[in-house]
Amino acid sequence: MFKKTMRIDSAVFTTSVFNSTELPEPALPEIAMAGRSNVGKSSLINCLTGRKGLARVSSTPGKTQSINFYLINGTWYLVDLPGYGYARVPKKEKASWSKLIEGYLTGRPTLKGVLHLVDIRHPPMESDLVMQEWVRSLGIPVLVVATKLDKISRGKRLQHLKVINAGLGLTNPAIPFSAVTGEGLADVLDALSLWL
Ligand SMILES: Nc1nc2c(ncn2[C@@H]2O[C@H](COP(=O)(O)OP(=O)(O)OP(=O)(O)O)[C@@H](O)[C@H]2O)c(=O)[nH]1
Ligand SMILES: [Mg+2]
Repeated sequence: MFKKTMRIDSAVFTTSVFNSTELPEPALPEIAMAGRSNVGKSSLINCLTGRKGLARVSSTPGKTQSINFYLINGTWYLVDLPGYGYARVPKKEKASWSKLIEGYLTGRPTLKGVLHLVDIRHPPMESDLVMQEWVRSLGIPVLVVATKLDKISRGKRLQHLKVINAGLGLTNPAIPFSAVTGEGLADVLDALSLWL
């Protein structure tokens, strides 16, 4: 069967939202990136769009604290959600994070799916499970992307993926991905085309 691979020809940052009351009216289809702080959400956006400096990447966890919208091909949005699970964030900020994410996830009829990123090197943490179950309970399609694939040896891939699939109770297995080598990128793009 002929499979049409999606192409991203243009990507433009449009807006940053710090408070759920400031979210833009849902208009075009959206796909959101969720995951722990530092897992590689912004890196995946840059890799998908082929634009290295589009989303801010940093080795300091907690870089993206707003919800950032990127208009793709003029027809849909990639949405970078702030990372969770960063221990050194003050309680007050954690609460505002939850409110922001909740406001987004529960008020988006245009949300076609969530890419949920986890680090392939580590078993899922409690916060990952909470996020996975939260998105699922809202009836939003979700796909797990196991990031930083380049950081483990080939021989360990299957074993690590098994731990992630079992830990999160996935029926659709996680897609292994590296923003450094681009491995897995085509699989992520295929998943996006199905959703859009
Ligand atoms: N080796 C390797 N490093 C990666 C990969 N993806 C991300 N990184 C690195 O991991 C760090 C965090 O990446 P970001 O893309 O900023 O992570 P984030 O999830 O957006 O983080 P927050 O905005 O803090 O939530 C950076 O130093 C990246 O260069 C990957 O696939 N392989
Ligand atoms: Mg980020």
